[in-house]
Amino acid sequence: MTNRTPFAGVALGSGKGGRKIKTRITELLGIEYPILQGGMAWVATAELAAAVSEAGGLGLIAAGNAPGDWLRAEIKKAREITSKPVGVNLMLLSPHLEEVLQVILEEQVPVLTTGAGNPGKYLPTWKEAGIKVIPVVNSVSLAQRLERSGVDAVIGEGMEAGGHIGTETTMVLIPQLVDKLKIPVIAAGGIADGRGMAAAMILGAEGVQVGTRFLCAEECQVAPAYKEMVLKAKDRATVVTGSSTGHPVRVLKNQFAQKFLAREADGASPAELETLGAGRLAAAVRGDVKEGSVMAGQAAALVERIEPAAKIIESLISECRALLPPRGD
Ligand code: TUI
Repeated sequence: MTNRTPFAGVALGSGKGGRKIKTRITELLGIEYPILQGGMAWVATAELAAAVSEAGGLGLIAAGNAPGDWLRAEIKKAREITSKPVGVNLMLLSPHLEEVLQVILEEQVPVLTTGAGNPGKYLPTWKEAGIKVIPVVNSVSLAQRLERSGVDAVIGEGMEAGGHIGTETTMVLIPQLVDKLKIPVIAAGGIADGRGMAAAMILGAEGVQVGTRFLCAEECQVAPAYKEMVLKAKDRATVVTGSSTGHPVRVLKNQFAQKFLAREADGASPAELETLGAGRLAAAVRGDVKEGSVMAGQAAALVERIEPAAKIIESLISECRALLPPRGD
């Protein structure tokens, strides 16, 4: 048990503060609401990221496996849609990482989140450039190492999340991170509405990262069939593929996932499985939801409609505010 005051880092605006929820994350990033959009490879393009930032959260363009030129064009596109800050999410396994990093420096991207690895060796360069760095972690030990290396905050991602995941749940990971770190913690994995957001804040998080619900934002450019599959998802709609390869990935169950799991159960080699999985996320984003890898979190079961990103943020904030207890101070 912690002896910290629960919910200590959250100030609810009232009167002049309006509907604001002020934390170290809103201050760090200069945003209105402590909501970050998940860095979903192939899914989080300029249109979605700009819409989230414009609505008062922090939108991020996911660099995924894309080359530097693609990222530069997306950054420019986002800047035409909004004058608010838009970040970039780096997938650290990307084959184009070096050129993507060059673009980030040249374009003076203000905030980076990272996934699928340890960004430690890049931190000195990023800090030198004045970039705010918020890595996704799924363990306490990595978070502690990164805090010592000077990151600004961490995103603790539970295994309820979509895509590449760790083993711990959000409910258990977040309070441990909050107890062990001095920097602010953002909660991710399983958060799709104001109830989840309020729960995360009560666990001590000072912000949330939301992926799956933004996948169903109007501004998100994935094929309608992908969004439909998220909307139809109920409990137990996701499975975790790739556990045997060291890269477990949560996806919506479909023909491809079943085939992949069957090959894994038969003892297929990591090399065979890698070939089987190659290009499948891009295929799903283009609309092949039978043979593609339809990455989504367990919270897909909580997503009920396609609506503008601004509407999603508005309902998260109003539901969350109604649930958070009065501060009493
Ligand atoms: O990165 C994600 N989610 C992703 S990345 C992705 S693309 C991909 N596709 C197939 C295989 C691998 C990647 C799809 N979804 N979320 C954040 C996240 N980061 N989850 C897990 C991690 C992570 C894993 C290991 C963070 C750090 C880490 O460090 C290992 C080390 O070196 O200590």
